[in-house]
Amino acid sequence: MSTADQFNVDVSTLNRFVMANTRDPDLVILMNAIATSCKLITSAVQRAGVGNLYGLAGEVNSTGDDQKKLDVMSNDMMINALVNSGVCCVLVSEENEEPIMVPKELSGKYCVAFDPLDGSSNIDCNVSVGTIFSVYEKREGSDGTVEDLLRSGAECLCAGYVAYSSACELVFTFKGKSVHGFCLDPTIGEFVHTRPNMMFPQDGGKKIYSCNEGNSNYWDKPIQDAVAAFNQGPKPYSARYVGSMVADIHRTLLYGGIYIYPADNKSPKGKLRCLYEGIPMAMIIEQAGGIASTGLFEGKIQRVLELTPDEIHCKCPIIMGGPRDIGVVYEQYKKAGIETPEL
Ligand code: P6P
Repeated sequence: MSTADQFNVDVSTLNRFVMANTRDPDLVILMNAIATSCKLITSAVQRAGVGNLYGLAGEVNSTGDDQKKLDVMSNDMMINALVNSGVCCVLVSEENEEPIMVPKELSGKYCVAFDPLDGSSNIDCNVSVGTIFSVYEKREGSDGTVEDLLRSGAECLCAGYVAYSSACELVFTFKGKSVHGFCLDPTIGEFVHTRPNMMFPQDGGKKIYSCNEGNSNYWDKPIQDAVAAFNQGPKPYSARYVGSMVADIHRTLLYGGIYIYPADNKSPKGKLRCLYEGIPMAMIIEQAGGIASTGLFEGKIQRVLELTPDEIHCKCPIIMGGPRDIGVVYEQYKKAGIETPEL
């Protein structure tokens, strides 16, 4: 094959994909603003070592975490891109205690919640990090308030994440549609469509379980028994846990297995944030054919997407995978007399 034959003259870029699949110019503008901020973020992340961008910024965020220099930069990049896109009215960021209200002259119909640099505690040792976002459309007659984001995951319009690793890869889905992956081609500065119609492995995929076993003493017994079950048998599962949610979920989506961050005695609502971690990842996994369960949470087991955040930084438990492995967890709950949803 000649070099000319190898050169794609019909590149499927993010803008082209969003317009072709939604015919909504405002959504094209929104996704473009998100993509632009993630190009800036990956540029900063790639230069962290030589650009003196490791280390702390000297502040703490809404979660009480020490903010890294890159946390602050990534947050500013996303806020600036989204506020000036002209299609957003209210923003929520893990890095900001309060919502960001877009000035009226720039206000539009979308409400975006995001974690600009998830997993940033790992950045100084070069473990991959990511951006996670969820998008709602403001309610009819609303001028855009935080109430437009405090709605069930079932009303989420778009969800996605960007993995900053060997590639800068954007994975997202629109409500009711399939999941798609786009890799940043640095030679043209565009996110190019590389993974059409991503599907969670229908047979459950690789036998991997992913959780922070350092918390196992706090887990309820069904979760302890399920993880014990993954460790037993003639061919026990492999344990893989990065501690960076985008990396762990991206691997689970592509390879299969199960990701577990349950509610426990230490964190009765779990650790992960509902609006900009739980709901977006649940929407992606479900629309790729997987399952996103809360596990036992506030007295019942339900889909993460059935949750309605009661405040912008509220937490939720998350158990994500396919029927094979979620079934192992549900089997333990059944033994404990707890009602479980049909798989
Ligand atoms: P733990 C990072 O702080 C984060 O929010 C996710 O990216 C990650 O999956 C999780 O927390 C790790 O939590 O308790 O295992 O350190």
